[in-house]
Amino acid sequence: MNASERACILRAEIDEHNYRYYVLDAPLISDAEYDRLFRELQALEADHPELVRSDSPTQRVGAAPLTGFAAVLHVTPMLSLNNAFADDEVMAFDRRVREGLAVDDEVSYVAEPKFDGLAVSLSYEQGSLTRGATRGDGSRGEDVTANLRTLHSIPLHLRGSGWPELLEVRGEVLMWHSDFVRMNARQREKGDKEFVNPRNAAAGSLRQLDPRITAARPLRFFAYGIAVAAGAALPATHSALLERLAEWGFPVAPERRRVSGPAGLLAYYADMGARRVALPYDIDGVVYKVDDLAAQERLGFVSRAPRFALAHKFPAEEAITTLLDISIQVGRTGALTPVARLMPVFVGGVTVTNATLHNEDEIRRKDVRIGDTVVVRRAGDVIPELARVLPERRPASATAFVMPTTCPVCGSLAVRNDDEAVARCTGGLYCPAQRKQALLHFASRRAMDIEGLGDRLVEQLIEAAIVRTPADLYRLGLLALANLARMAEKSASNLLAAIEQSKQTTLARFIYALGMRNVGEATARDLARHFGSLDRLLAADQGQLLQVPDVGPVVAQCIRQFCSEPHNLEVIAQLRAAGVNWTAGEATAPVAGSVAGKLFVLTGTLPSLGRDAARQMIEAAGGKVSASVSKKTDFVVAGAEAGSKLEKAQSLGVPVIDEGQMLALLTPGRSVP
Ligand code: 5U1
Repeated sequence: MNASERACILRAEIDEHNYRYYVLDAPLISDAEYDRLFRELQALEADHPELVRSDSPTQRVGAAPLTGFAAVLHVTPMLSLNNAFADDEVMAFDRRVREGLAVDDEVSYVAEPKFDGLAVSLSYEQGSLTRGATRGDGSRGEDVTANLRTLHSIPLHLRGSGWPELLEVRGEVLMWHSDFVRMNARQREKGDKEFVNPRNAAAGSLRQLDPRITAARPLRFFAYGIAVAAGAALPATHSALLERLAEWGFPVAPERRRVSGPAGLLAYYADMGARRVALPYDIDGVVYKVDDLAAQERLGFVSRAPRFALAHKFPAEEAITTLLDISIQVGRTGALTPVARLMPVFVGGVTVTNATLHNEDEIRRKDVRIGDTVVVRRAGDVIPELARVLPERRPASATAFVMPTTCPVCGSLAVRNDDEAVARCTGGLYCPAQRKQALLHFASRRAMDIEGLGDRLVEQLIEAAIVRTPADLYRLGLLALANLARMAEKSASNLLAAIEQSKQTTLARFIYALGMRNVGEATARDLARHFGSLDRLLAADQGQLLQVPDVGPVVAQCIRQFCSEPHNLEVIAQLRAAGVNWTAGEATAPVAGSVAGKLFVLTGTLPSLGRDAARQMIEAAGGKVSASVSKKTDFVVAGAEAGSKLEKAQSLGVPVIDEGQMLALLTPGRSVP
């Protein structure tokens, strides 16, 4: 047997043992035997470098450390799920599904655990792992391929056969409890920081610039869906799809079940609730999905969540502690929020020291007094809240809280409008607290994405009077930054590079970054899409704003208020003058989602995608593909040697695009070049 044949056998054997150990949890050989095989392959590849293949088991950790993560645009957005806590919400979900499908019979669902980890997307081309990305904001994630390659439960090459040319698998990265405990013990021994819970440990481990660090962390993966499958027919049901993923070598939750009707859903929830503590990993609920994939497609999506799926969350965890004090936090829009300062207590996997009290009415309604014994509640990622007081444990020294009438940060008057539950500081951007929050929001990942501009640094910049408005960020120089305490020159130049990079943005991000009240990410996207230019948005009157989907009178009023404030217009002008820009017409160019219902015709040979792959990608984004060109055709995608269809498109004035433009069209947030 020659070296190439031996390497081939060793790779196959090691892959098989990996799969049996990490995916099936049923090893056949001892660790020592596995190590022997692995070392033999390493030695062989060292002697014959020409035999090394990127999907060899020896190549899981090989990439050099990065300086930052590249952005990845998700062709199919990574959605979130609608949540339910109560049984009647589950019944209502089932009712909506039956109404949507116009059926009276019981619907078949697949129920799965809802992993408390990190959602990721894995792309395979011709069966080989080519890219792995985090969810990010659902449209844009981070390229963490080198890190995901180090997870033994993620196949570098798919097993079995019949895989699509292009496959995008969605799933969750998490850490098992036992691994978490062992890892934290190691961290402690080394004097390194311990992680608070397995979810944070998984997130921290995956976002490492050096893949060798990720490789040393015990991360696992579970697949739960397919986002893109081009070039092969998929099964007709979600349950069969999960089986297919298992055949291709992915770990799939062994606890998945097919159930029928709402009674089946609730029985599964009860069963998993009882088994939860015995599972090796954290789950924060269960997920229900309509099993029939054609029915899923008919049900479609509402806003950013599928109508065919629901996350049924477990009740929040609660703990008892003492309320030490109530302080006031001043938010970005000046809202004064009372915050409970608590005796530290471990609840829902983290140590909680603060909990929101929402507003003055809430304090009164719950009759909260400083010194009380209180119940703190925490559900998933949600900010902990003070659920209730235990009046029977109230000490005689407990004191009532009085809401201040002035801002505790800047001393301006705090005013509560009749129609609002919160009092607001009237200091505007004169108030350092509002300024700080506005800057943090402006720089945040989903807004201008300025990495390195954190809480402490913004505070320093405001204290030193170097930065007052977002526009000042673009005037920062190395000298001013380097003079700040605890600011190394390297960090200062990294920050300046991040600020420079943020200048190229999208209209939607820019609108969101401005921080208008009641304008979240989704509304910012709608506004960008509707108006197509910032100047049109700034000039829009109430009536024009009300024509934007999901914009009601309150939101329209907030936008008008913001856009008619001279100070805001000045900051916007300064930002534009500093070079902040976005592609002209970018917001009006069709983006994924708006491809829904559009009619495409493919002609000629595309440079990288097969005809089937292109069709599947269009269909996955909600478009349709037709064989012939007519006036109804929205786009003709033309490759090399396109013939009569191209001519017909040109004669009818139908837009002709190439493969790159088609991919841009199917990719959220990207403009058509
Ligand atoms: N188990 C599971 N978790 N989870 C999360 N399935 C699942 N599916 C998801 C998400 C966000 O999304 C698809 C329904 C689109």
